[in-house]
Amino acid sequence: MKTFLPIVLTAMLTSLHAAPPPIKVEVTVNDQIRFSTKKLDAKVGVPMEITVKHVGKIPKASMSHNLVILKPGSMVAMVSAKCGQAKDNNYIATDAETKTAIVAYAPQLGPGEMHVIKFTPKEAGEYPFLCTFPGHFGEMNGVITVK
Ligand SMILES: [Cu+2]
Repeated sequence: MKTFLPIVLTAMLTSLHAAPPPIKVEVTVNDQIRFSTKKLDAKVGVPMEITVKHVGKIPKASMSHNLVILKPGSMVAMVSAKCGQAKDNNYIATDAETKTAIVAYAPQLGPGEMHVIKFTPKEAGEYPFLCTFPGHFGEMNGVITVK
């Protein structure tokens, strides 16, 4: 019994130590209707923290931006169209198909606002991301490559 506790503690500390640190990146959005990058890299099982920051000045009432991450193989144009009509829910559609497609997202942001998206990819693949404010998908889209 006396040797049991140290073994358990050692095992716990080892597993804590083994947890990979999160991959932290920043993506800005602006009045030119652009993400600062269209390509991000991530790793299976490694937590990802994406800080989404609005660096523009156009008032939120006229225009805002979000960042919505979808599962690999999602119908991006369909999600964009459905979310674009969901003004009452911050441009996030709530139908079953859209809910299934969305992995994580930052809500609509106005000038000076920011949000940290935290998610851990469970499988490798190309995760599309987009802004779902109406008309923004054409310019505001990208891919997170998870290996
Ligand atoms: Cu936008």
